Amino acid sequence: MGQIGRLFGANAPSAADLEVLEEALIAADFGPTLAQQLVAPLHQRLSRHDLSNLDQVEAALKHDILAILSSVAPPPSSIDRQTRPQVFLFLGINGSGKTTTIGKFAHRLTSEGGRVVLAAADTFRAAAIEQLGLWGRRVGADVICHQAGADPSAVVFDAVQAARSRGASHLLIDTAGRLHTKRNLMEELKKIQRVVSRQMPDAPHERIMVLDATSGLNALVQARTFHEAVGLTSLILTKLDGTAKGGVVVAIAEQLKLPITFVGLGEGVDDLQPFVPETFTDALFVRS
Ligand SMILES: Nc1nc2c(ncn2[C@@H]2O[C@H](COP(=O)(O)OP(=O)(O)O)[C@@H](O)[C@H]2O)c(=O)[nH]1
Ligand SMILES: [Mg+2]
Repeated sequence: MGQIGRLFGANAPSAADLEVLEEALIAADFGPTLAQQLVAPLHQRLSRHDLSNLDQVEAALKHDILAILSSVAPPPSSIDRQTRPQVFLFLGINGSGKTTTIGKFAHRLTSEGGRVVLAAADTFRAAAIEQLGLWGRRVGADVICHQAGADPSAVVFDAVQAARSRGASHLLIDTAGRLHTKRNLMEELKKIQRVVSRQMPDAPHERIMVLDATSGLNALVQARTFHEAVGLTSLILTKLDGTAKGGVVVAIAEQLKLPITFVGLGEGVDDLQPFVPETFTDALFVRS
């Protein structure tokens, strides 16, 4: 988006310029539908001779993008935050950044004085369990784990017990994300949910989908699959440091109408930032 200045030059935009703009939006992962939706009002203004410079184009785009992003800003939570522990289930395909995001999220909570328990319910590989263990030690959170290959629901059962008996403020559950066994995965995730809610009827309080922003519109497809199976409550987008194609964030907000709560901006412990629609929109248009 930072290049739209170069797209138009100093001249008043023409209809052909707006078509180039639409292509640029598609290239930035806004998706064809949303790109068209954003450019249509500009064509109308052009035909009314109400569009004479780049600043007006940029202001109109910013306004419409911000409106989409603001409409899914996190609502005032209906969760009774007094309930301990708050149980958060993290979902997403392999490599999307679940375990790293849990580590960073746990760091935020422990820094604020929270007592955090992590559940290693991705039992598919020993390395996945070790990775969560490492984060737990790094950020000062307890980790409940079983051997590789164990039943994830059994890990979660123990983790809920542990979180309650230790008076934890938060239980963060890491899950597997092997999509090639999609049906089994969804059944496994539903079972985890049942195990949690049998012990705590209102839990899991949040079902958070972790999406890799560099995977473009595939992220949208993934989110839909998980949303249908488990009913997501919010989204976290990772690896925004690794892409210039922030449009997918707008496309996801527009399509799924789910709040985006945080964004991942790196692999470090402090690289999880609250999602602020205004900041994000401004960042989209920083001239490059
Ligand atoms: N640059 C960058 N890398 C990330 C971010 N989040 C996760 N990663 C990296 O992405 C890879 C996969 O992350 P991981 O947490 O293991 O994904 P999981 O399979 O969903 O648990 C790891 O190399 C992480 O360090 C992020 O926000 N930015
Ligand atoms: Mg993992």
